[in-house]
Amino acid sequence: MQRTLVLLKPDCVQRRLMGEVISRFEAKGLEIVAMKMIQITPELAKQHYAEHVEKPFYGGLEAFITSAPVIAMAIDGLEVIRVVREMLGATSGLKAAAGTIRGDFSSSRQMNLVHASDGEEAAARELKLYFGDSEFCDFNSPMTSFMRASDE
Ligand code: FUP
Repeated sequence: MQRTLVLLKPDCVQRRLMGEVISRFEAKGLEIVAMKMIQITPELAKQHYAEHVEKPFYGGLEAFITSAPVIAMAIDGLEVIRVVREMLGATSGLKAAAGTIRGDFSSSRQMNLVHASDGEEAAARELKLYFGDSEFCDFNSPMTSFMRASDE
């Protein structure tokens, strides 16, 4: 099992697409184990996007990500880091394949609706930025036995 950090960005919240996006993760059989709405501060934005802070597009990215509330979620599942990234599609909504979240709902590189960790190291680092250990709700869903075999 893996755990990943997913953010529904300001465009997703403002466009009332939260339910649509969360539905896709639920329908896939992934487990949402933590979720909250927060306003990202410039300080948190710089930590979250540490690898991009020096890049020319960072100013616009920070202005966007701090412009309105976001939903932060922790999602569990088998190979969930890769699975969620594939569900999102390519970074730009203009390049993302139809059938992916960005491909279906975004026509922008910056306003691409959802962030998800891109590897195990990033997931561990990003989960710590948004959640304390006590905020994860590990629960057993009876549905799981109809979502995957016990030896998968
Ligand atoms: P991703 O891993 O798909 O979220 O994308 P990146 O880490 O490459 O980029 C982080 C965010 O910066 C993306 F959500 C989009 C934004 N971005 C721009 O706004 N302009 C650029 O030129 C590149 C990325």
